[in-house]
Amino acid sequence: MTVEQKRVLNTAIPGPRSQVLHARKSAAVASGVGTTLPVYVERAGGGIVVDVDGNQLIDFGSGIAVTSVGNAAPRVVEAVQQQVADFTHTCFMVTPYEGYVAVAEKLNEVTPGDHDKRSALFNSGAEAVENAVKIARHHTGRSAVVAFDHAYHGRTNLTMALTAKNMPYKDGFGPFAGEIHRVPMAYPYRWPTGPENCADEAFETFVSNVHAQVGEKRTAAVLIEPIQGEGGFIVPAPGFLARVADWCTEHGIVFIADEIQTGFCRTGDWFACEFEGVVPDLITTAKGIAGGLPLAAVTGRAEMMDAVHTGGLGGTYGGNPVACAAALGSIETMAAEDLAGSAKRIESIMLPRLSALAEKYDTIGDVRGRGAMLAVELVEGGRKTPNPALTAAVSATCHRSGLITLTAGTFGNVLRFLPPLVIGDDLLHEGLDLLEAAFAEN
Ligand code: PLZ
Repeated sequence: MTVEQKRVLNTAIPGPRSQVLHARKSAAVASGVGTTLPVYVERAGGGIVVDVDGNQLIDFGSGIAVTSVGNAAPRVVEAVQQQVADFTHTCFMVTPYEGYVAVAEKLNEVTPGDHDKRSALFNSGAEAVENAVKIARHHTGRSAVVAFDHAYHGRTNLTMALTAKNMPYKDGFGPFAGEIHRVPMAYPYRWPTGPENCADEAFETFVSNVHAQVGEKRTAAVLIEPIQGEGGFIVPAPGFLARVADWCTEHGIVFIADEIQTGFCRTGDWFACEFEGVVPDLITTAKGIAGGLPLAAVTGRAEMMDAVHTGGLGGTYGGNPVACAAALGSIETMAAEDLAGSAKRIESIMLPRLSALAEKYDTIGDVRGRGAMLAVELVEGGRKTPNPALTAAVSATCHRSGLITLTAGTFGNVLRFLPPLVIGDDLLHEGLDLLEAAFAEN
């Protein structure tokens, strides 16, 4: 399937067919399941999403950082078609198959560090995070887990406790899992004494909080996104990650990098930790791993992963053969097409234009991110007060003009950009033109 790489607006957004489907959605689907942009999708590929009214939208979202290889990427399609015709499920814990083993081998190879590793496969990011915590607790015999302000780790009970933001993720869903302790994030733009002090002071606060309020010897794991995703594409001050990781090693605490959003070439390296040479003990992956099929993993030091008794990890569908075939096709695409290089290409086009936009509008307080994971944080002109209203308005204008954009941030004031890594330069520029027009209009 090839989708013409061209924006087309046939109708208003959403068009009449999408509106009919949306009325059916409202009548049939639980209203707790929200919709960012109610255009109903018919096909998608490269940097374009085609809706049921024949509109072709430019994709700056990749289904929340999932279709990094593009929708319906040829190697993924071929691998999935072959696998689905051969067999769809046996349960890896009952009668195993090669695809799962091959994905584990690949993960052990492409994740940071050349130590002996093992992997286990699951279905969703949240499930991977849950299992990483289980493994860390089993390995250390300790119970406490440290997570950060602005963190997002999922919507299951344990991962809701790990996620920082109340609305919409946690409100009314408690009580939450215990033994989760939150510490400040090294957030340069909002660090009280300025970005230049952020790494040092955030690290000192982290150490003293864990020491005083948790206790090193009770701490099983420190869990961190190397660039925070849902929390607003917060890039920790340089040096912070490495110092936290080293401190964990010193105290026998498992350092877990949640690379569910940042992984698989998104930030210009295979994994975001590599940028500063950080080697996590355990790494959680999902999203970009399998070109859109549900798959997730925990990969880590063999002695930690193997600390768990046989039968202690698993699940009916974990490492489903069709999802594994998709992952192998997807990982092969990333290597063959140098999608890490492509993420850098995207940054080189987008970052200067976003910075120029920030020069023009004092409502853009910060421009940040890496590779094809970039964002602008919107504030009240000239101050740092979050501006979620403007964020929503600019995003809505983009949607109406045929550009899929997403928002993020604890304060709902971050516009984030996650184009598929295979998007062409022309579409990137056109998307940025639409974004500029949306700022001019709001
Ligand atoms: N860890 C770092 O980004 C998922 C959430 C979308 P699942 N982020 C998108 C939403 O509103 O539900 C995510 C993440 C990081 C864990 C997760 C959870 O991954 O596959 O959604 O469970």
